[in-house]
Amino acid sequence: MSFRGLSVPPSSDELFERAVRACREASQAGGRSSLERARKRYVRCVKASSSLVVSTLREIYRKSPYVDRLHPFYRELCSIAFDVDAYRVCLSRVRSVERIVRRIALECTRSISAATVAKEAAKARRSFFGRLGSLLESLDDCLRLLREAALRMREFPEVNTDVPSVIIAGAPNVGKSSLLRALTRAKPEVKPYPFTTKSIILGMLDLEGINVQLVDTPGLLDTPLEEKSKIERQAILALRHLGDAVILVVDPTETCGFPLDFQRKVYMQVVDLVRGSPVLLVANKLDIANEEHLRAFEKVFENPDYLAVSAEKKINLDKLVERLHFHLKSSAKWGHLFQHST
Ligand SMILES: Nc1nc2c(ncn2[C@@H]2O[C@H](COP(=O)(O)OP(=O)(O)OP(=O)(O)O)[C@@H](O)[C@H]2O)c(=O)[nH]1
Ligand SMILES: [Mg+2]
Repeated sequence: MSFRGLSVPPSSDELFERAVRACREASQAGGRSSLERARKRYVRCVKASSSLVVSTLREIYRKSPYVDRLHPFYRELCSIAFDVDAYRVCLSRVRSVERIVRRIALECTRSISAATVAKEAAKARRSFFGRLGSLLESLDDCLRLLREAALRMREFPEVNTDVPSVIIAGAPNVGKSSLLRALTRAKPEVKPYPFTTKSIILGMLDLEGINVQLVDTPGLLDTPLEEKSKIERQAILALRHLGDAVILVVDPTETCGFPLDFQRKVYMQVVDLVRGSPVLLVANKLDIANEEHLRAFEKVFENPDYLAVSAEKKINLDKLVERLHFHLKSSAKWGHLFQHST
């Protein structure tokens, strides 16, 4: 799903200016008498302006994504990014204003054609622009909201919902983005401090000829779900809607700045969230982790099944990929893809 090409609605002032320009450009007309010339000019003007406004408004409500029809991942992403209820109301406002513009354009062109003096025709044209101006002004807040929504949607990650997705999750600063970098060609920012990743980042991993989407997520805190920030909520919705498997990254050295019991709470929350999808527990930073770190980690996590790796030094990543392969091969949803792979 791509939102990149979404067009951004103009402001009401801009739309009005375009309508005036369309009128000016269409207003050349000949005729035997000045009344006839005026009538023709003004009718053309109103028709050109109204059709420009009508087609712009139509394009807005036809091309704006219908939130209820989106994949649940995007539906929830929309509700994080903007006010979805107001968005729906505004789309129907645009629709009804489009109808009104068509109606007043018809009324005004009729009045112009029926005018018996040029002045009367000019008055009907003025009245069209007066009504159009106030209509568009009343639509200003909605156009702004739809504009902002379109700009936000254009930034949405282009998630491929037709391939298996593996979510890389964990507390902040544990090395999630480093792992995405090490396993795919994606180049997420890696920094020695928490909260570097602020949105979902995608990378593709070729797993024995099958494309698997790796989804790097913002770091999670141990707070309850209802207290999650907008940034964290993106990780939550990726886990909830896309997680065919999860790589839960832990930093046993605690150099990430988050103690092991904090990281364990995050782990428990993730296991709870993905209900059913396999969660591969990965202890990262093996290059600097000593025996003591690993023993402490095993104790806090109550002797878990895990794999120790180093994203930075690329230690044991082949084993991680092997485990991923095993889990996806056994998945009810995606197993068939791997039937002929090794
Ligand atoms: N020594 C060592 N450092 C690592 C390893 N993996 C990541 N780091 C370091 O850990 C820090 C955080 O790495 P990131 O990959 O940005 O961590 P993150 O989990 O994506 O962080 P947020 O996006 O902020 O949640 C950086 O300084 C990395 O260089 C590793 O395997 N070994
Ligand atoms: Mg990151």
